[in-house]
Amino acid sequence: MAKQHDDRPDFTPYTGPSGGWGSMRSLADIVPREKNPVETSAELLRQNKHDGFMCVSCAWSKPYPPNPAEFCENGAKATAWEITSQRVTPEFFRANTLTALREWSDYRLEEAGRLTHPMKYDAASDKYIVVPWEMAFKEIGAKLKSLAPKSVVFYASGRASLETSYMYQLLARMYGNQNLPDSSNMCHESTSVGLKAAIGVPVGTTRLEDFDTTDCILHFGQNVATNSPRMLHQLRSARKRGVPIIVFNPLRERGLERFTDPQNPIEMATGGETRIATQYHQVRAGGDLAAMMGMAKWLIEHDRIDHDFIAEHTHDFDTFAAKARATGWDEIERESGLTRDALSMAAEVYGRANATIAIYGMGLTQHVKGVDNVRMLVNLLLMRGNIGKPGAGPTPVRGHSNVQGQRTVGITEKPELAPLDKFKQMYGFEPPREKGLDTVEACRGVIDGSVRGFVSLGGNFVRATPETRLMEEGWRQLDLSVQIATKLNRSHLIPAQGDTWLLPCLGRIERDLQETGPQNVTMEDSTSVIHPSFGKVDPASPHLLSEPAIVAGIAKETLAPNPNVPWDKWVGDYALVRDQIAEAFPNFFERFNERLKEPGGFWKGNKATGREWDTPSKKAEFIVPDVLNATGFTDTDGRYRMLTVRSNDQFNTTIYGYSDRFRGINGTRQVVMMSPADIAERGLTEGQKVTLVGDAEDNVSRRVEGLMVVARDVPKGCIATYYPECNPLIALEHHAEESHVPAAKSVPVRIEVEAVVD
Ligand SMILES: Nc1nc2c(c(=O)[nH]1)N[C@H]1C(S)=C(S)[C@@H](COP(=O)(O)OP(=O)(O)OC[C@H]3O[C@@H](n4cnc5c(=O)[nH]c(N)nc54)[C@H](O)[C@@H]3O)O[C@H]1N2
Ligand SMILES: Nc1nc2c(c(=O)[nH]1)N[C@H]1C(S)=C(S)[C@@H](COP(=O)(O)OP(=O)(O)OC[C@H]3O[C@@H](n4cnc5c(=O)[nH]c(N)nc54)[C@H](O)[C@@H]3O)O[C@H]1N2
Ligand SMILES: [Mo]
Repeated sequence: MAKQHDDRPDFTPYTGPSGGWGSMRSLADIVPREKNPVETSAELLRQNKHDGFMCVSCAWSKPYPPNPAEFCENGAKATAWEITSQRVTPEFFRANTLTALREWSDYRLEEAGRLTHPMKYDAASDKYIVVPWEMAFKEIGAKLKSLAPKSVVFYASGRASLETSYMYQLLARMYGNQNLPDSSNMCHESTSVGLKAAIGVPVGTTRLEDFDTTDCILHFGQNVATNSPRMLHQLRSARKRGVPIIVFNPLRERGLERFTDPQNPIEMATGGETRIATQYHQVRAGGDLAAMMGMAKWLIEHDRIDHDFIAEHTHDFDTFAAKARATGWDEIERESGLTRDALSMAAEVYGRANATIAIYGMGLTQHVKGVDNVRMLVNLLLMRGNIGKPGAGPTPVRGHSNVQGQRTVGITEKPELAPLDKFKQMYGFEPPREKGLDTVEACRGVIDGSVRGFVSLGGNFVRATPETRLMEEGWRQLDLSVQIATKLNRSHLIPAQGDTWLLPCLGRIERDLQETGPQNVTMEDSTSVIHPSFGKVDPASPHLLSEPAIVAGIAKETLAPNPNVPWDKWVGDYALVRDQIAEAFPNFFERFNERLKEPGGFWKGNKATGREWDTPSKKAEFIVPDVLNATGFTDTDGRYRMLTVRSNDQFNTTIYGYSDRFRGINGTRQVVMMSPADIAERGLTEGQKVTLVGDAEDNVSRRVEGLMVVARDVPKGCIATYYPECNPLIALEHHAEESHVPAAKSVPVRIEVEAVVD
């Protein structure tokens, strides 16, 4: 049985591979706990199939034809978690005040089950009480009409479908703002900004079949076994072909080292396993710019660059090459924490390969220099012509299952990314033109009081963002908080001073019956493939509405009627919404409904894949970083670089349990992983409790107490903790410079030893 939170913590290092029997056991633990084993097992076989539903966990690509069981341990947990038989009913809320519920852990709140009824907060009793949907929509509409449109935020967490997302952005724009932050503002916005500047598209250029022809994989800052486990199949088969995989990660992540395929009977029976990383470089947190510069320097010095490609397709290589030559190995070694020999070894393997894929995740994007990290990765790829040919290209691993798609269909605060003139022509209204608020700006507004209303399409905004203490204080001053959700979380428990609504919606796995019959929705995966998704399970409660119906319900009570925007007809038939998407975004979605019938989905296309560079110079850009330290702060005595990570038992702020199997941390999440050298130097012992203190030099007190010291193989000066528990330590202004992604992978902190109380 996996460890639960009330067990004694256990830090015995894990010695097995990823996948294998461990992942089967982990599943066997979680599925029965959700008390719906039969339904869950049946649903798992439909996961990620053409007539099935798209997994509610990660956004990794779905192969076609699919494997008989196209799901992984963590996707299965997400399914079980959503179709649980546990319910959060009106009785639950009659029995619990919000003050009491705020004492519950994130785990316990969501474990309580699916929300069943629309609710409004009643300040007198400090409880949520049931309200009819019509009343909720009417009151929300009236409140929105009374607020200044610019003071309201429409946040989206990346799960909602393309159809819902399109309707949601239209609601915000017709209401009068583009305050449309998305979870991607905390995530791959550095990719969207960095790739756009360098190669003219905001998304990765590879497709699944590129894994069949690649002959080298670079892998930066992404925890594949936990966060995109189905990708292990591609990595494993690449390894079977002898493809080298070069990993850069401060932590030794087990999934990047060894993997046993749980769907391969021979490997399972024999204990066979595949070694994934052929080189593992434990770069310092924030040291990737330096590591990549070292590799670039070696390639230039050894003339392992693709001169023809550079001449034909790129701009400003000479400036970059001069910088690489001028940068000394001393600086590279100091900033990366890696030796010249190690980086030369990596560069040599890369320099021999014909086609290289570069995979990356939050380890590159969530830094003050996160956008530079992404552009530096592009520099490295461009040097050897590794964009726009088979088997090669940047491969950002997106987070939420439709986060990329939400941006594609207009959920964006940036006016230049939405077809505003087209909207004007289609719907006959004057869309707002000024830039809206992104996540960091929305948080600033909540804290300084300029944001008055906040609508959340999913997510757990207060828990996912930095600066937890000030955010919770600011949230209480709002005039309106509307939360559209499936399960209870901390953001629902901080009431606004005005009205607070909790609106429960159908999940993607559930049957969505509307006027014209059962509806399917669509989403876009990490490699820009659009898939349909069919929910078939009975809804968790007869009182749930679909997300499109909730968005329409709010819109109708908020906006003046517009004959061009027939909300009810759209809710009755989502294909009509897809027609609107096709009209608004013809380049990507022409004949949308028809192309959805293609088995395996359809690819929305990508100019950079065809070596068409949509940049001002019409070439791919070499962009030189101004510094090699991506953290945005200097190292001082006693200051550590804290990187926050996900465990193998969570999906973002959803905590499935307390077993981070691959890291050997069980029974608690209140830990700080430190190198044995740092533990010795500070005179600490393993298991001792310490307090972390934010070290942002802005006179704001930020503390997290009661963290147990665990010795792990991390570079000296770096410590690792769990997200979201350590978000209170992150200053809101500690974010990527150009993309505003909170810099959660290198946060300056100090360690205070706690007095021992007997
Ligand atoms: N099961 C599951 N799946 C998920 C999620 C989940 O929570 N659970 N979340 C989803 C979402 S929204 C997202 S965005 C993705 C996130 O997936 P990932 O991108 O894998 O995100 P993290 O777990 O935050 O950690 C990334 C890795 O970066 C490493 N790292 C930290 N700092 C640095 C650095 O400076 N340099 C380098 N090279 N590496 C560094 C960490 O050690 C860790 O291995 O996963 C998605 N899929
Ligand atoms: N320190 C630190 N902070 C981070 C990160 C980090 O690595 N470190 N990662 C960042 C990243 S990459 C991301 S993406 C954000 C995540 O931020 P969010 O996307 O805001 O948070 P989630 O935890 O994914 O949201 C979980 C909630 O979504 C709701 N939900 C689930 N399914 C559905 C559905 O189908 N419909 C609706 N309407 N609601 C649903 C449930 O109520 C659940 O409680 O966090 C960011 N914060
Ligand atoms: Mo994310």
